[in-house]
Amino acid sequence: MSLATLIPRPKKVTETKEQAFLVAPDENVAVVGFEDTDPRAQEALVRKALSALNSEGEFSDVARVQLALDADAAAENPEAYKLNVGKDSVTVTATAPKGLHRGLETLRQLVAQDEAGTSAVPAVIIEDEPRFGWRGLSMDVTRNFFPVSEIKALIDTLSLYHMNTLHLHLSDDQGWRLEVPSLPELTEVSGKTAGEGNRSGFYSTKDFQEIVGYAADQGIDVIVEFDTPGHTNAATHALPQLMPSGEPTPAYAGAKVGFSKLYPDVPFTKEFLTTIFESAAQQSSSPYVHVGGDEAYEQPKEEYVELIAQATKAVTDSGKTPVVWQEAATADLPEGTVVQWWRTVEDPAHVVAAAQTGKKVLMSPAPHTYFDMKYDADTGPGQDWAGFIPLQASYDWDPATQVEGVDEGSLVGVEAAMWTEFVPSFEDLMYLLLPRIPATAEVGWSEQETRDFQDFSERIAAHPRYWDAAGQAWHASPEVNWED
Ligand code: TNX
Repeated sequence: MSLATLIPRPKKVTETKEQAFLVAPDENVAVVGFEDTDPRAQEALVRKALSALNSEGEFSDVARVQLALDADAAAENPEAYKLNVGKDSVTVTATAPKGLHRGLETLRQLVAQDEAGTSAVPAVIIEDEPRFGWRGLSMDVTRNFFPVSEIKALIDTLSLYHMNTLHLHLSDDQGWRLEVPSLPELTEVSGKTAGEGNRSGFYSTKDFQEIVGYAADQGIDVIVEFDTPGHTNAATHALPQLMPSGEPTPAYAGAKVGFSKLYPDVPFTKEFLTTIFESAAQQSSSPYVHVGGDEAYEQPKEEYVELIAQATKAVTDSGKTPVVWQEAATADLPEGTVVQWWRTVEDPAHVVAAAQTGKKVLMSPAPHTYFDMKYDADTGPGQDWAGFIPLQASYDWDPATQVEGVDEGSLVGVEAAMWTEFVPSFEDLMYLLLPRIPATAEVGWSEQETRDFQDFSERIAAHPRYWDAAGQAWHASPEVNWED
C-alpha cells in the first residue's frame, strides 16, 4: 500500500528521492549469508518475499531482491531488520530469520499495485525493531475447536502484523485438544467433548507438528498451555485415576469456571503433570510452556501451591521456562517464570513481588486485550464481563503503566486473548480479532511516544483489503473512516 499505512508503525523511516522499485512479474529473489541456516527457513523466506511482491519469480543466485543474514548487522535484536528499497534493488537485512520475516511483512504492506497490475515499492530505508520481544495471541481452542486450516489462516494474520507468538489453550473443563502419546485417553475421550453448541476435536501429534511448522515458516513460535490445577474437568473425565473415587467426572459443556481440581494425594496426579508437561515441551517450538494456574477456586491454597510447584518443575526439568496466569504468582515459582497479568480488578501485590524477585510479566489486561469481549452493546458474538472493547480501548494503553511496580524492565511483552465459549465460528473469531489484533500488535512493537490512536485509525482504514483478500470477516469499527 504505502508508507502512510504501515502497521505496526516502524521505528525509523527515511524516504529517499529515488524512483520507486517497479516489480517485474517474474521478479526473482536471492539470499546472502544463509550458510548456517536451515534450508526450510530459507525456502519459507523466499516464498514469503515472492508472495509479498506478487511475483511469479523464483529463488535465484543473483537477483534484484535480496534477503541478507548478517550476524554483524547493527542490531542485536533477532527481530530487528533494515529494509532498503531503491530504483534498482530491494534488500532486507537482519541478524536472524525472524528479522527477515518482519521486514518482509513490511515490504508486503508497501507494495502498491496500479490499475494495469504493475506492482511498485516506494524508495525508502526503514530501520525497525520491536519494543517488546513477545507479541502474541492466546487462543482458546478448547471451548470451541478450530481445525488446522483455520489456525493456519489465523497465523497468516498474526504474521502480517509482526506478531511472533501463538499461545494455544489446549485443555480446559470442556475438552482436551492435543494428543499426549502416553495418555491417549485424554484426546480419545475428551477430544469428543466441547462447549455447548461448539465443535469438538483434537490435534494429533502430527497435526500439531503441521501447525508448529507452518508457524515457524512465518517466524512465529507456538506455546502449549495445559491449564492446571483448575480448569481440569476434561482430564478427570478422561482419566478416572486422577480421582480419589476412581470414578470419572461427567463431561462438562457449560461456561462456568473454577469448579474442577486435581488431588495431590492421589498418586497418579504427579505422574500426570510430569507426563503432560514433558509432552508439551517436546511438541512445541517455543522455549516456554504454559501451565495455567487460573481460577482454581476449589483447590485449597496449600494444595494449589504444591501442584503449581510440580507443574512448573516438570517444565523446567524438560528444559523450558514456565508461564503461569497471574493467580500462580501466589506460589513459589522458578526463576525466570513468566506471569501473565489479566485480571485487572485483582490486587497485584503478588505479581509485583514476583517481578521484584526476577520473574517476568506478560501483559494481557482484560479490558484492553480480551477480544472475546464485544466491541459495543450492538455487536454480535462475544461477552462483556470485562466491559466492551472498542478499537480505541484495544489501542490506547501502555503495557509499562498497567501495574504500579511492574515497569518496562520486568515485561516480556503483550498478548491478546481469545476465549471461545461464545465464539461459535471462525467467522465470528475473525470478526472479533480484526481490527483489534493490529492494535495489540502496534502496542507491542512501536515505541509508546510514537503511538497515537488518530494516526493509527487513519492507517488501519486501508487494511481491509488484506482481510477481504483472505476472505476473513472483520468489524467496521465506527471510530475509523474506512476506505471503500
Ligand atoms: C477467564 S482468563 C478465564 C477463562 C475464560 C475467560 C472468559 C483466564 C485465565 N481465565 O477461563 O474463558 O475468562 O473471558
